[in-house]
Parts: sequence; C-alpha cells; structure tokens
Amino acid sequence: MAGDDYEEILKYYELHGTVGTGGFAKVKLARHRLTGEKVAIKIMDKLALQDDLPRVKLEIDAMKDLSHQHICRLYHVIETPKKIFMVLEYCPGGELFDYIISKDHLSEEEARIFFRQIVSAIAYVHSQGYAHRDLKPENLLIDEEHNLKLIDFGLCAKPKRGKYSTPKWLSPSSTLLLDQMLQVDPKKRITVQHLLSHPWLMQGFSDAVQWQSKYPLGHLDEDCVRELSVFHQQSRESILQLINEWKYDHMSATYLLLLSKKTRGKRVRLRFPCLPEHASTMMSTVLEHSRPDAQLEDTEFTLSTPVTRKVASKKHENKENVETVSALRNEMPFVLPTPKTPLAKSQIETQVQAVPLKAAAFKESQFTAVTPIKKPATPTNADELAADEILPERRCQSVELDLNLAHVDSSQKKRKAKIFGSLERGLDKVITMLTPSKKKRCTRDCPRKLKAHCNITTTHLLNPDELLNEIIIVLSKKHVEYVQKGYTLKCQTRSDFGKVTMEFELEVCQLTKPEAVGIRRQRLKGDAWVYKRLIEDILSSCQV
Ligand code: 3I7
Repeated sequence: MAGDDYEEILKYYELHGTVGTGGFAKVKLARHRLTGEKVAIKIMDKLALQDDLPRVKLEIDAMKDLSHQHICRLYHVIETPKKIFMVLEYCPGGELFDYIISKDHLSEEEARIFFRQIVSAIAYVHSQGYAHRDLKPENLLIDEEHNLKLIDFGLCAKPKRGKYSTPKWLSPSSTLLLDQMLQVDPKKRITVQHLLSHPWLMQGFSDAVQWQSKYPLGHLDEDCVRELSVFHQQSRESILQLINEWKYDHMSATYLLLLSKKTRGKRVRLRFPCLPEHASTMMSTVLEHSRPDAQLEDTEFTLSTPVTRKVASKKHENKENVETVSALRNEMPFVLPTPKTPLAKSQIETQVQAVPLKAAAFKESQFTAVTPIKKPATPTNADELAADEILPERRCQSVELDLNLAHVDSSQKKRKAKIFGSLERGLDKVITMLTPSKKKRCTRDCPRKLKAHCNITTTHLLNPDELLNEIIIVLSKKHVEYVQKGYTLKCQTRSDFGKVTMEFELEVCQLTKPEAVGIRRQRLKGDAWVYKRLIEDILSSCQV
C-alpha cells in the first residue's frame, strides 16, 4: 500500500479482503469506523486508468445522481494524487451470476422477482437520463435482504446485445418476453415503460413494477441528523447544511450509513473513533454511562478463526479482554486426529474431524483446529471410535474448569463470564454438531458418480481417497471445522465468539464425462464473497 494514498481512506475505514479485481480497479470489503457498518470500496489507480479516467468520473457522477433500492449506493468518494476510492453499499450475497450458477438455473418465480427488480432499477436509471449499457448478472449484486443492486456504471458497451438460443425449459410467455427485449432494432424493442406491466412480470402480482425511488434524494432523516448534531456538537441547522452540500465526503458517508442502519432496524448511533489510549478510555467511560446498549456486532469478514486473530470486542471493553481470549486460545492447542478416509467398509462412516477425540486432550482444547497431521489414512473400527468418544460429563467438567478460572479478579469476572458464556454456547453447538450420530450411518463407501457441472471442480488426481485426505488437511490448516459423512465434508467457520459465519459442503465425486475425480461445492450460509475466496483458496491449496 502506498502510504500517502491510503492515509485518508484509513482514517475513516478499516480495510479487509479483496473481493474483486478488474483492469484498473480492485474492490475491497471494509468497515466504516464511526458506524461499524460494512461497505465495499472500489479502488482505482489513476495512472493505470489513463484514457479511462473520464469514464470513471462519469461513473461517479452517475452514481451521485442515483439513489434507488436496486442500485448499489455510493457513500463516499476520496481522490488522492494517485488513487480514486469509491465507498459503496455492501452486498454480502455476491454476484447474481454466481448465485445462478450455484443453483444451476432459477425457477421462473425467483427469476420473476429478480427481473422485476432489474426492470425497476433500469426504469429509474432511464428516468434520470442515464443508460447502464453493461447489464449482466456479474453486475447485479445480492444484498442482505436477497434484493438485487446494480453496480458498475460508466462502462460503455456497444449494443450487439444479435443471435441467441432459448433454453428448452422456458415457458412460451417468457420466450416471448425475451424476444421482445432482444430486438436489435430499437424501434421494435419493447420499451421499459411497457415492461413495467408486461404480462410475464404481472403473473402472480396485482401491481405493475414500482420503479419510483423509495429513497429520493433531498429528503433528510431527522434521527440521523440529530445523532450527527449531538456527535459533532453542532446545531441541527449547520448539520443539515453540511449534509445538503452532498460532497460525498465523510459527512455524506456517515449520514448515509446511519440511514442504512436505521432502515435495517438498528439504533441510529455513532461510535467514538480510535483515540490515543488515555483519551479512548475516558471516552469509553463516558459512552458506557450514556449508551450502555451501543455495541459492535461480532460479525466479521475474515475467512476463518485463526488462533492469533483478534476478537471483535464491544466498543467499551478494553484491549485486555481481547488479549485474554487470544491468550486462552493460544494456550489450548487443538489435538487433531489422523485424517480418516472411508477406505474400509467396516469403518463407521459419519466421522468427526478437526476435533479432539480423547477426553484428556479435550480438557485442554476449545474451538479451533490447529496443526493438521499429514498421515496416511488409518482404517478405524467402530469400537475404537466409541472408546474415544467424549463423555458428556467430561465435557461439562472441562467447561466448568475454564469458567472458574481462579486468577480472574472480580472486576473482570462479569466481562469474562460474558465471553465464556458465548464460548460455552459456541462449544455446545460444536459438541452437538460433532458428536457422531449412532443412528445415521452413511453406507456409502465409494464416491457418488456425478456429471460435470459448474459447481464441480475437476482434478488431476485419480484416487478419491487421496483427494479427500488432501482436502481434510487443507481444511484443518485453514481452521475450517468439518464433519465427514462418507465422501462429503460438511464444513463451517466461526467468528471468535463462536458464531457460525459460514457453512458449506465439499464432496469428492467421480465424474463420468470426462472420467475424473472432482470436488462438488455448495455454499449453505455466509457471505458469498468470503465463501468464494475461501473456496478458491482451498482448491488451490489442494493442488487440484
Ligand atoms: N463483478 C463484480 C465484482 C465485485 O465488484 C464490486 C463489488 C461491490 C461493489 C462494486 C463492485 C464493482 O464496481 N466492481 C468493479 C466494476 C468494474 C471494474 C472493476 C470492478 C460490492 C461488494 N460488496 N458490496 C458491494
């Protein structure tokens, strides 16, 4: 990072992982320091942009003029000598493109809901005198509420938009609609106005698509204005004046992010920024008394739960707690059993991995997996596994011991009880998930035969067991918890508070055409961007 260019953005935002890279741009997830809200930041290199710089300026101008429920909101623009930063609304569901791929194809009902949103956005864009001209599923993101948001304005594309074939599963009415929209001659093409009440979009709906903005520019929210005026100790009028300038500076960003918080039913509250330690402590004390409810959520962007990672703490809890939790984690190495593959038929097939199987080892350990042991697969029989199972009473003892840490002084006890309460809840979930079920035994002793599909990665490996072992080792290295059922690994990641942040499945399968061993993947829960990165990371680490 070139220090000077990032100085300004880092004042206001905490930068996290990269979720996309284009020619001269990259997009990073970030957190707005004052509101704690997640955002996406598009970072462009001015030097590399060269002739494309006017296009970026056009994109920024367009986005400043557009405020609509299905358009990714621009919050803040920062320009430095070398970079342009566009702070944008966060859409955890990722690209519509990936979503469609993950489902193979959408049902007409779901396609209709999405399509109504796209038509709504486009009608609004046109009403404002703009044309997007690069409409594609990669440029439609899915937000927290599973609604679409249009991105990437200012990219000029010459309409060719020509010949096409219609998938066989489409109904005649949707085929007709496509035909009306894909006319090359603009005079023959259906207008957006007609689309709003087209029969295909009206099936199951009584109203035409509502394209008018629910968030018109110009109206200011009183609660957000009040919070800003209290925070900055300035009159309501001067805050109104500053917001109304719409400079897309920190004031615009803070107002819009507060508004977004309010829309999602959260409290309209600002946090105090990071200050030198003594000042911060004073501020925290003031805050603790004035707003005991204002908290930082424990949702994070991070991919896994590394032992060394810091824990998101409540804003008025001091550093001490963060260190205590990290230290405890560091002191509690996780004993990992030898990866087992379903080689032997006699072997119990619902296996628990990345968990301590021995009670003695368990006493010392908590949630996260650490060092994987790369060993050849060892067949294990059901008796052996049963003998190694963790007895419920041992589990309770272990938790109790930890909860009653003798060295905790009384002022810390309350806070630690909260942390351990959360750890305990997390532990309960882990135990429930990881306790091998005696009833459900999978009888599968060979991988499923599947046809090649976009959710399946083909590998050069020939032996499915070898591949399964490889994946298990990588999962353990990346601190991903998993439960093995035959050739399927049910995986999950957690935040430091034990909250499950992501769930997905990996399955080693036998591909028929072409004949190969593959990995099927499916996201079940969690941020699509983080999932995409983690999967890419796992697959490349498996050297498939
Ligand atoms: N195909 C999209 C990749 C990710 O890109 C974005 C993600 C978010 C917001 C904006 C973009 C974007 O504009 N990307 C881009 C466009 C043109 C060239 C290069 C990059 C996003 C992520 N979460 N929430 C919003």
